[in-house]
Amino acid sequence: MTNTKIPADHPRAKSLQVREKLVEHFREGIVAASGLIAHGRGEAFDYLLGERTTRPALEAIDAAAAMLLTAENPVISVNGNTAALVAGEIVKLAETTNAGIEVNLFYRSLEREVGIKELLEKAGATQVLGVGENATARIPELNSERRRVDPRGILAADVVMVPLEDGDRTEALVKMGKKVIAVDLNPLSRTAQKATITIVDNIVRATPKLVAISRKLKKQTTQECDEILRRFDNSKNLADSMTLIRKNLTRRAEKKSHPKREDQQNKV
Ligand code: PTJ
Repeated sequence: MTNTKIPADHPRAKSLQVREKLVEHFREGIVAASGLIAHGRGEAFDYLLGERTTRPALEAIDAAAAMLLTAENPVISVNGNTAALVAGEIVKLAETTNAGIEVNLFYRSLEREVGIKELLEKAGATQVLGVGENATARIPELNSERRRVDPRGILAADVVMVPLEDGDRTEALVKMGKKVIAVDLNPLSRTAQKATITIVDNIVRATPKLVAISRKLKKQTTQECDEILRRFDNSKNLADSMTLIRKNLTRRAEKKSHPKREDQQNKV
């Protein structure tokens, strides 16, 4: 625990609490040092998106739920940031969609793998794949430590969910014929561009929504899930997120350039 007390009425309390959680888990060896930097990049995009789950993100969440529920062998890949921020929600999502949970790290060390496994188990996970000697399989054409996977998990999966991913593995998994669901606040990242479905949202907001929608969709027919997937277009969805960022910026810029005009509009 850190000694920093964040006042509940601080205008950016939520965001500061998320930072604190990451720093705490960094000190405990769960989050990689680069994970803190990666979060900073995510925050910048979150700011531009308005720090809310947007309409395109909700559409991608619907499609992701449909894809997980109709998969034969879905697996959720967990890294340091994901475990620190949403371990409990990941366990609920895995239960709802019958998905496996596998630890897969860019900055791999046995201590971190075991720490993340224990965190997931504390949150209720009964089986955590990919730890230590269990990651005997290799993803072809990938040189990072992310290539080491569990033959019962990511190697055998038809759908892999990869929150906060690097582009190389997403591309390699797609080349292996797998469908990839990414959660990435940066719609321009290689991961976002290469994934089958990209949820452009903060994992802190997106994961609980994904659990809720999966629970709801689970009561529907497979045809309904198929229909959601048929309607979803990842390229268009990413373009919609980029357009939202542009519109947010334009609105903010106009407010600065024409404050009086804004005031008049607000009075109407
Ligand atoms: O735990 P490890 O060893 O596997 O390492 C994890 C990190 C995150 C360090 C590693 O995967 C990495 O270096 O990732 P990148 O290439 O920096 O990409 C992270 C992406 O996640 C960036 O595009 C960020 O915008 C995005 N991101 C950061 N925080 C969030 C996020 N997306 C959604 N929610 C967030 N909270």
